[in-house]
Amino acid sequence: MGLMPFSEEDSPVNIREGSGPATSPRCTVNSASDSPPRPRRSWRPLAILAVLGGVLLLAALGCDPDAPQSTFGVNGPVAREQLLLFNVLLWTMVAVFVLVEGALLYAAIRFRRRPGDPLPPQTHGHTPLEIAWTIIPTILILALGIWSVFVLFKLEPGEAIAQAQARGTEPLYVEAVGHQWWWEFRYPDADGSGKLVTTANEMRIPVNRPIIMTLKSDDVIHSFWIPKLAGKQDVVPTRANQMWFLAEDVGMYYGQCAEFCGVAHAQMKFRVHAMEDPEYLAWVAGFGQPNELSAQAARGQLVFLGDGQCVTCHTVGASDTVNEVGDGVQQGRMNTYLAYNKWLNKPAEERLEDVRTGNEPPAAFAAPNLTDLGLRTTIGSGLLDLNRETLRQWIRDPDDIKPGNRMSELAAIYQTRTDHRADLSEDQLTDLVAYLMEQR
Ligand code: HEC
Ligand SMILES: [Cu+2]
Repeated sequence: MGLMPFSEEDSPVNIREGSGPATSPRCTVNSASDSPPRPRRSWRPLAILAVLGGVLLLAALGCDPDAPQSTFGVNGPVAREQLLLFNVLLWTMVAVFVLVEGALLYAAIRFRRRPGDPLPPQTHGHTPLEIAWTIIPTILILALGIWSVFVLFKLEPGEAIAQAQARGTEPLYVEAVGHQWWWEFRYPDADGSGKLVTTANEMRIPVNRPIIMTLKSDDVIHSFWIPKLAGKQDVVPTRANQMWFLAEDVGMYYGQCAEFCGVAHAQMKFRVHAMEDPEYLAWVAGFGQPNELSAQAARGQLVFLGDGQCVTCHTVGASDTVNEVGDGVQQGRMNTYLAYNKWLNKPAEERLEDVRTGNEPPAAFAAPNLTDLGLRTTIGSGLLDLNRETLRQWIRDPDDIKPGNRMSELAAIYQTRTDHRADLSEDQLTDLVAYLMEQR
């Protein structure tokens, strides 16, 4: 004790002995022992360290480049450029933090006031030092700022066109339309001969060709994000935002809506399949070509068109030309959507009356195009692996898989039974599944 510069005895304010009621339990424990009172061990610093360590560990786990949606396992020039920007900004800031905090800590510990120390010499102004700490941050911020702006320019579609020229190819234009809660992909000119292709939730692209995306929304704000290929871009109603990316490697890339957009927002996923050019062109050529149906699938088609009423929302065997979300049309769809939602909030008796008198507003809802469903790997916008079992589950009760989805909410077959399951027989379901699985 005597060696410590600050012993309890000569500390100016001795809380433990000087103040506090003598009956406090801590004091009782201390005075009961024979040894001199020792400073109390607190668990708090340890707990804080443990929490910080845990957070760091979690953050570090997120850096695993092999994780499905890791922005560290980048592919293609856009994602690579963005990762470089991130790393340079991060490590510059880490260096500044360590230098400034290190100097601060060093000064605070090395020059701390000891008992009996006189007032240190007082300095006012140190011109070289002040010039240094003004100029260094200014240069740093200007350099990082200007470079960031140049990176932004590289994310513009103009750069995609330049990159395409450099690679001796042409950019591919794709529109992504965000819907609550799935993605529509429209290729205005999928193969260079003007063929329109509309699909949903799974996007097929050729590798090593810049893909220029136009992003539109049918309802609320979404955000288009393929972590390994490009950073997020907002999808805003009545606007058409643009971005581009390029995949260098054949494979599947995960995508996700990254803007809270309602109850099923977290289930608004999608996939990007990057393939060699011939394979991509074969998909485009086959899209919408009539295929030979099995006897069971032919029965399923009748359910699709008849009892199931699926065709009121879904297209099979063709691209959607009616779902055009162009300027003007977009506003019309928005208004329809808003009017219908307002109507849904009316009291049930009034809605019933509207239905009886034919005053129900039109429900202009788009639905995923099912033309190439049999070639896809998922249903429910990336939620479940696609197979006969999950497809059947989806048609029987989509709400069971994806609570809040618009198919359960609006399709007539889910409104008649008290358990809100599809009003279809088991045989009808089997036939429907066969029909849809043969769409390829
Ligand atoms: C009122 C419009 C509507 C009707 C009628 C309708 N659906 Fe849907 N369907 C939707 C919507 C909207 C979605 C997207 C749901 C989601 O993922 O949030 C969907 C999704 C699907 C999907 C999953 C597609 C994918 O890529 O994830 C399948 C399969 C499907 N519907 C089949 C059917 C069948 C079969 C019927 C008839 C029994 C039917 N639908 C009737 C609106 C409808
Ligand atoms: Cu969304």
